[in-house]
Amino acid sequence: MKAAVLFEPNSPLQIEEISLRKPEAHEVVLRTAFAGICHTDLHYMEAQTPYPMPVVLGHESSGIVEAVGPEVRYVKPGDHVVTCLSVFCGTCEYCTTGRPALCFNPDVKLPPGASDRLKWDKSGQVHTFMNLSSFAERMLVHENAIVKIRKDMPLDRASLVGCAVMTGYGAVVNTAKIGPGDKVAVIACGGVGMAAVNSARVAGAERIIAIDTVPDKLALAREFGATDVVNPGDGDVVEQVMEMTDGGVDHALDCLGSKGTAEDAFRMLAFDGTATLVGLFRQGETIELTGSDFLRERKIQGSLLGSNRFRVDMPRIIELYMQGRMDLDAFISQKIRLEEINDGFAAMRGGKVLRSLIDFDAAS
Ligand code: CXF
Ligand code: ZN
Repeated sequence: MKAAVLFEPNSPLQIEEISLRKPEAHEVVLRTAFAGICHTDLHYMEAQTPYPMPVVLGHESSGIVEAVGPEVRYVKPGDHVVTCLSVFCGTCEYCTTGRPALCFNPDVKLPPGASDRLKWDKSGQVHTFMNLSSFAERMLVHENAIVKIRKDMPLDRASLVGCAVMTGYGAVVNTAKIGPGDKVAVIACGGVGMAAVNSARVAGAERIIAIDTVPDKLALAREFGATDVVNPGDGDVVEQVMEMTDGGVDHALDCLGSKGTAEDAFRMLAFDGTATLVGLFRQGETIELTGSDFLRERKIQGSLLGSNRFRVDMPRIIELYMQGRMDLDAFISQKIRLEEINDGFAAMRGGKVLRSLIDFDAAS
């Protein structure tokens, strides 16, 4: 099968012929339908956090079950699924207390470099990314890394739910627990931020302030449900938000993941407000907060892939889409072939697109 392989940081991906080993015990072979290009792929491509290479990146995808290992009971060939990097064991303390996104049981969530699922005849080992590796025509995954979905759900829209939409929706609904009447600010309107804006509207938030430097993204954020927009180019972001809310927001979501945006998120909070850090920080990056700001009961917390319970959350998101209550259509900026993946990354670097989807059925 064809896969896009990253050999070294900051180099183009190369299309190579690789293979999968046979599915064992709880493993499933998927025919990849669509895979989104996410900023996390770029983050690892740029080695902002080191990862063993060569590696097949990609972690936001939908597919169709092709074969199952002998112990698999959850799916059968032909089932439509969405993948999730939050593969869970189902038996550890985090899983059994309802927080499966925090499961790091290494028997199931294989640490970087530990998987032998991808085989490469040409030269030694090729690593699996986040237990998925979606930039390949087929995936070999644990059955607890997928969720079955209704067959009338379009697989292109479904793939987005695998990362960006789950992350933004989950940050709003699961982590921050935003509800009616809340004033919300969302910093950075990429795929995750836009999903957070849209989910805040679904959750009944009263004010939804979208913050981004790109005017086109702010215009799109309004379509997704933003009631107000703020461009950092027009002046200090915190001052702008404080003024328009008369004292700050109940929830600020940093969907970028940087010192500046995280600190801004905290500084724009009203009394008792909560900042939720959603975006992926560069390894080792620190933030500074003013201690006395905590006196008024301001809070700050992390959110890992939307604190997901993806087997429940993803079908719910899909229902909201099918009912016309959540927008997934407007996320898709372009569909490309696997061979065009480097163009997809270039478009993402240029800040031009919300999501490029690799269409594995596109004629080559
Ligand atoms: C990822 C970021 C890296 C840790 C796992 C979740 N989110 C989306 O791409
Ligand atoms: Zn992602």
